[in-house]
Amino acid sequence: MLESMFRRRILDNSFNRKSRIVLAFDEYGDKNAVLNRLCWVCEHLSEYLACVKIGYPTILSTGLSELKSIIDEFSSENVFMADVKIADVSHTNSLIAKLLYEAGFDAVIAHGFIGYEGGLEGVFKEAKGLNRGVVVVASMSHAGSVEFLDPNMERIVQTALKHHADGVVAPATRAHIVKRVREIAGDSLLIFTPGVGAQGAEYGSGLSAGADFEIIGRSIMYSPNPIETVLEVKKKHDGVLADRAC
Ligand code: BMP
Repeated sequence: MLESMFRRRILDNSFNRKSRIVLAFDEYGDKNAVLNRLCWVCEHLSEYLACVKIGYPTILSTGLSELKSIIDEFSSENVFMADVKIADVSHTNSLIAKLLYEAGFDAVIAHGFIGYEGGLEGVFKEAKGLNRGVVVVASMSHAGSVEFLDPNMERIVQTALKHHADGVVAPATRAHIVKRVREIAGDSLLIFTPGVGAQGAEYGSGLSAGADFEIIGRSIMYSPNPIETVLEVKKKHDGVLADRAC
């Protein structure tokens, strides 16, 4: 199986920038203010980031075509992931993924609970055709994830493996889940862990549990000094990675 362009690009960026941070960009409201803020991130913060994950609040505020112009401007240096957690039937999923890939996103996030046949299928087919990435949500960082998602987490990870997803989302807020995902997936899947910072888990807790990346949003974006905060996070990450190497 060929490594997807997304996997290669995010790992290159991570290595070159010594960063395990995926910035969650969820700014919303006035279109121009949001686009300006994204430009600021690309110009001033991205040298410390492995990837920029852009979510619904931003996409709904700016529209895809305006966002595309920013992605086009900064895509040679940056990796962009679209977080709309695709969870529909295959045909619709395929259209959503196609629009996002055409807007320049390197990868999309899809929900794993919908299953493959007639569901995730459309996302994977679109990704394969365009050599882009797919990241599957296996478990989530909020408490309610234990109700329905967590009992099926292992099967979702198996599905992600079987269909050659690039990675999975698992919660930094519940380290045992991340550890279990790593046991099942080995190095075949990248593990992205949200929940650090604003949601309460400590910086480095996802990496300590075996993840490749931590998804971090508000604690960086709402910091009075985002660059200082990013440097603080990187320092924590360096410590964890040094311990992991021992
Ligand atoms: P913050 O650090 O501001 O809590 O941002 C976390 C980001 O990760 C948000 O974009 C959120 O939508 C996303 N996310 C999450 O918090 N938990 C999950 O289980 C999956 C996510 O994608």
